[in-house]
Amino acid sequence: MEPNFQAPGQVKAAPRKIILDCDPGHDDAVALLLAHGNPDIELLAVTTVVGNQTLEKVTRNALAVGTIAGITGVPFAAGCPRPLVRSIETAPDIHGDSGMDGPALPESTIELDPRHAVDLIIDTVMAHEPGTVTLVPTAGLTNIAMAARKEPRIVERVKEVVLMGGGYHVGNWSAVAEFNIIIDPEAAHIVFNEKWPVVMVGLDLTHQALATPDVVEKIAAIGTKPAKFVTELMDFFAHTYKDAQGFDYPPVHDPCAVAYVIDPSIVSTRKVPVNIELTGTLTLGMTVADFRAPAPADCHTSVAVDLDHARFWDLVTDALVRIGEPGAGDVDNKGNASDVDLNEGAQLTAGGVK
Ligand code: PIR
Ligand code: CA
Repeated sequence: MEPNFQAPGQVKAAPRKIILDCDPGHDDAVALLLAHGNPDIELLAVTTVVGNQTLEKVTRNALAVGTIAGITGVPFAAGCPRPLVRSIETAPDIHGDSGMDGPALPESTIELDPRHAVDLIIDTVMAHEPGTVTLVPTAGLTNIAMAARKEPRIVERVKEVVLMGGGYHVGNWSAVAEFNIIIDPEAAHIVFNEKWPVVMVGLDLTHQALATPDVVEKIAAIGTKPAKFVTELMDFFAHTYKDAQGFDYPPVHDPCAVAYVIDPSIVSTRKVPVNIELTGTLTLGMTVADFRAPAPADCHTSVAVDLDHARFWDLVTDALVRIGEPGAGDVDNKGNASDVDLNEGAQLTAGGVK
């Protein structure tokens, strides 16, 4: 079966070019797998930043996920080892001591790019046509803020910034602040106040992306190593999310931002001004969204509101099916090879795995 089959005469839109800036992280790992396995995404670079764990640990995790997914030809670079102003805060209660506890991690076969992530981001954006590169940060915004300060021309050149972070009605690290924003609120302030389009895929949205038992079963049924890796990640994440935050099922935040880039119709958004609280005594790191109508004409920020749960998880399972068993056959991980092996019980259909 040819997953990229198209009827003759059908014109396929060019894949959307993204840079994934992450701190793996269970959900970052799923975001990376989705970006790699989805044919409408062209992954230009993967960059890491301190967040869920130290820079060293999250970088190791990113390389391990890249190895499991069979990613080749995509540069991976490590970025900032601490936030701009604040001291380091990590999330071991959620992600474990390694930052990605649960599955056994392979030795990486990917070599780290020698450039600093900030330079890789700048080089990549400047090397592509204006308006073609989307930044997808799924961690603290330190690297992105540094890149905007070091090379201000990227701000006009980037297509948009689709970030996982914040929440207009809910927090997870304080009553009103989300982890990715509060760990480096000054960086978030820079990113939200530059005039590039910013789509905030916050907790309001990502708390709808629950890895429910039916979803985990479908992923398990794919039967490949990357799919098993995801079920092991979800298993650990489910336990910590239950213990630390009282969730029945874990919300898988970061792939929501990637899903929005793939198909914005999966995530509804509203255009509203958003700014970052830097001086509140109770509200540090809050993403203050102004829902008063009408939004100002120059409003360049929007917030994600509603998720199509079924179509979101179809994208994730579809990406895992396309990734297949890396190393087995010459699958190029965009499903372009002729020998993508579908396991019994998992069939690729237009809507994902059935
Ligand atoms: C998830 C994260 C941090 C803390 C908690 N409680 C849960 C990480 C995820 O990787 C995601 O990017 C974001 N930060 C959600 O807050
Ligand atoms: Ca993350």
